[in-house]
Amino acid sequence: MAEKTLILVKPDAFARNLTGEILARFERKGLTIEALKLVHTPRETAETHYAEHAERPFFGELVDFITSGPLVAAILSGNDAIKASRQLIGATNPLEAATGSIRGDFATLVGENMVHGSDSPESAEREIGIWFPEL
Ligand code: RTP
Ligand code: MG
Repeated sequence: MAEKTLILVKPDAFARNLTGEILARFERKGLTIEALKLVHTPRETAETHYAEHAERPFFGELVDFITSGPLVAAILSGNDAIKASRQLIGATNPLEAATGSIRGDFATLVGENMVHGSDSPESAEREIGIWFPEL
């Protein structure tokens, strides 16, 4: 089923010059870049994006991290793009993410885990509206 998902190449991955490597993995899987931009994320945008975690103890650190430097936001499309992307990204904790996944290959910290991918069609629609309000 063709669908869209919202991907963030988080500030840790961008700072490590891994943006191209990460986008290439999505493209090789068969996903298509529909929109792409570099963002200096306002605090309010990060808080809105991660609103479901507002009551969690790590929320402040999560927002600090997402706003700590530029990130790359993308809309990807393709067959089951949401599930396919999350498979490529790997488990939330990089130490539990499979080798071969982005988090499994490149990260060790749950708080600096390289990439975000929408977790449902409803999330994807909401997040595309947050990061690409002009579309
Ligand atoms: P994301 O939303 O960033 O794609 O990550 P996810 O779906 O795999 O995980 P989620 O549960 O949505 O958590 C969002 C982000 O919060 C941070 N986190 N820290 N310290 C902790 O126990 C903890 N748990 C989650 C992670 O950076 C995660 O990506
Ligand atoms: Mg999530």
